[in-house]
Amino acid sequence: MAITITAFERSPDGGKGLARDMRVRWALEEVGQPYEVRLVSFGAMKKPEHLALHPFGQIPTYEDGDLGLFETGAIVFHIAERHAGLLPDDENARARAITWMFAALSTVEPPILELANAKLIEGDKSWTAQRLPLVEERVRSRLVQLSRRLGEADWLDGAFSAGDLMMVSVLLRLKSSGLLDDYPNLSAYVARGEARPAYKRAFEAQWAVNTSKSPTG
Ligand code: GTB
Repeated sequence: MAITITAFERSPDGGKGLARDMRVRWALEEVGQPYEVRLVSFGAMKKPEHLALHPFGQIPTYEDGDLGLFETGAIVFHIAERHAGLLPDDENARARAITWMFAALSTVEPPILELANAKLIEGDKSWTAQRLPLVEERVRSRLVQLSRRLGEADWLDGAFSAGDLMMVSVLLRLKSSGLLDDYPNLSAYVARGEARPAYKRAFEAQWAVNTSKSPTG
């Protein structure tokens, strides 16, 4: 039975690849697993059928036979555990790659999301002008630390891993802000991720959905 994931029928980003189905698509492309995509509208996400799969009424989800998963981190980890290509064989290297997945999601991503919310959701509030520099500073402090750790390396810990997939995905959210420009090694790191054939295949697939005329495409 084919793996099926869910994605926005129409992503609010218009196909920039920032919605989280992109992370799952990328992981599946890296390990060479074919998959199908069920497109869901915002309305359908809140209906009982989808809520049975995703208690918070969001995308992405992942179904394979009897197994139904939600949470991008858990889905990518599951894919990486079951198929070669995203986690090293060496036990310690594997544990470190998993650590980077968690670091991306729980240490680097939160201030980036806070910044996105401050701009998109709270942008019109009277206090935003005062708050924005504080939020940006929290992002910068993580970028400084990450940039220092990455140094001149291509990837965070040896060969490309699920940790890099997640970290690049998280950093991509900053691209339009210009903040990454001050950290040339991080900009180059993100560009290396985007240049991977698996990333490109995943990006093109979601782009096709979001730029097709019919929302069922
Ligand atoms: N922790 C969950 C996970 O990692 O899977 C978070 C899932 C999540 O945030 N899903 C979002 C969603 O379903 C889509 S990806 N939102 C609908 C809802 O909550 O009702 C987040 C996202 C959305 C839009 C953009 N964008 O337009 O740039 C980027 C990222």
